[in-house]
Amino acid sequence: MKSKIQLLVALFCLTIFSACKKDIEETVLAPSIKMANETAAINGKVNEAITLKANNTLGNEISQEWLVNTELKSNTGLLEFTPAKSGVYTIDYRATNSAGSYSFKYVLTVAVPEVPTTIASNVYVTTLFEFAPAAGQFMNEAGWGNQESGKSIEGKKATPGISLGAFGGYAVYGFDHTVINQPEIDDVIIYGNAIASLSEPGVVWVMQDENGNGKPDDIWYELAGSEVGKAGYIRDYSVTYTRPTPPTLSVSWKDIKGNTGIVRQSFHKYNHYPLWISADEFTRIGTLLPSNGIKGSISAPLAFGYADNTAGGTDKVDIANAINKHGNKVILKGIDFIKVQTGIMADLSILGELSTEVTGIADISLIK
Ligand SMILES: [Ca+2]
Ligand SMILES: [Ca+2]
Ligand SMILES: [Ca+2]
Repeated sequence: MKSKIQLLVALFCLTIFSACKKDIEETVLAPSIKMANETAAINGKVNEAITLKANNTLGNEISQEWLVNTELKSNTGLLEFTPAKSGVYTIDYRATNSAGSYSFKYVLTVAVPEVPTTIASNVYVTTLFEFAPAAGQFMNEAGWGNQESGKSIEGKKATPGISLGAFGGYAVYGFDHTVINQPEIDDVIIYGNAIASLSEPGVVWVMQDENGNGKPDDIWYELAGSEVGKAGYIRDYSVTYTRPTPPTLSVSWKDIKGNTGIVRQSFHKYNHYPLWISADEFTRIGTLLPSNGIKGSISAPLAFGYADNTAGGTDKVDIANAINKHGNKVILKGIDFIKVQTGIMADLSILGELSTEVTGIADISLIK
């Protein structure tokens, strides 16, 4: 009898306990989160990991997510994120369960990596990254037009320097330090061989090493010169050059608008198509400048802002004139790479095709 009563009591208690337990389970509490870092505006460095932590103070069941620029990066209370390049990132943390949600937003600012100037910094560009000329009278010729020519102005001024050929031909160089955009003054000087009657304007582009890898694999910004927006100024203009057969003939070209012409084989005996290019045609894309200042073999200088333009060959440019692909001004603290690109497609009669020459590129702030 005693054991029967005991069993009933036990059953009763178990039932009550289960009911109570069920009640407790059903009372879900909303996420209660304490962020380890409660400052919304944070700073970071390229290639350096940052760690952010959300502490779940109740330890209850929640689902969590961290989004960096809307991309899911973590489903725990912890975010480890390494920015691969400079910029402004938004980081959203969210915790949710059936009773509610909690969110916190960070704005992470990652500065552009900068190589500071030292006593050992070179005033000139020190590295040729790419020589990609168009067809031209100096191509394949020791002096102005082969791969070694491009290296001749590493760390110095040199004549001959480098000839970029017809429209779109370019060369990319790097400095051994970040060239700072000095307020209200020009920052870079590009030496060329222009004379009063022969200007061969090259468009100047600049780049920051946004990912800090020492390579020009970031974003190019055109330095706006005097011709921006004028009739004949065309961004994203392109010209395709075709290998002639036999190779000693003039090089024919066709532009993005369907215009055609030739880079005329001149008195220079070398082939005008760059022979190290294995493809039978290649395309150069860039900004086309107006050519209304050209009459026969006379090419008048443009007002400002281009390489191989001013008589005497000293063209200064200001980083403050940088514009993006939409033509809008961008503010750059400094630049690490520079590209000079022939900006006009023209045949200068007895002088052959218009082609930008460069005999040196220097950081004005380091010129003594
Ligand atoms: Ca400046
Ligand atoms: Ca880079
Ligand atoms: Ca020239």
